[in-house]
Amino acid sequence: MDYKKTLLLLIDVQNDFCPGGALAVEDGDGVVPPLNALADVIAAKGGRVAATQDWHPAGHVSFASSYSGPKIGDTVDTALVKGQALWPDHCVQGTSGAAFHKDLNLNPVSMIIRKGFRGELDSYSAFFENDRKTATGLEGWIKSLGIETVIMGGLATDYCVFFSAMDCKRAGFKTVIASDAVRGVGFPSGSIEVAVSEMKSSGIEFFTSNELLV
Ligand code: VGL
Ligand code: ZN
Repeated sequence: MDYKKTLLLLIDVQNDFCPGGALAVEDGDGVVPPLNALADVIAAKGGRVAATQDWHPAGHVSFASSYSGPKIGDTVDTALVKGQALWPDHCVQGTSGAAFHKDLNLNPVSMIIRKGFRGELDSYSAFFENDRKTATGLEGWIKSLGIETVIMGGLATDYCVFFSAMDCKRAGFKTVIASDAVRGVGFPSGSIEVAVSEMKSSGIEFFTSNELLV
């Protein structure tokens, strides 16, 4: 395949989303081998590779510990976001939980987008923060490079991958999920299946990394 106008986007492949982490996704580190294989090939063929990094300050608006009543799994209306879900403290700036998985091949990554870095605003999507208005800058960067197709994988299928893929498709890019290179949270129950069917019905395509590597 000609990957010159392709971006591979690695979503939140961070320790806190992997087994042993604060917000561990089942088999989260299973995304690393297929993403490493894709990154090497896409970079070698002239495509671009970028990574997102969930990057929250202590006391972040998405942490249940920042509230006295609401608990993990509840949703709250904040000044900027209606229905913000609450999580355990995770991906705190500068901690080992926020670091990329040690086996993730970062050599081909030429751009790292940090998101959720403001205390009062969370960001699931690599394109827009959870107020759905504040841009991260990713869209402008890839448009300036002439990117037409975005292949993505990482964590988590039902949150950051889902919101990133939906925004990507809406922005006009051909959007592909590397289906063996995503894992989901699965909360609330059924959220992974709902996210996958919504992505498919929006025209987002699913291919395995092996299919993408031919
Ligand atoms: C994520 C929940 C909270 C994700 C990030 O990367 O999917 N999920 N922060
Ligand atoms: Zn987060």
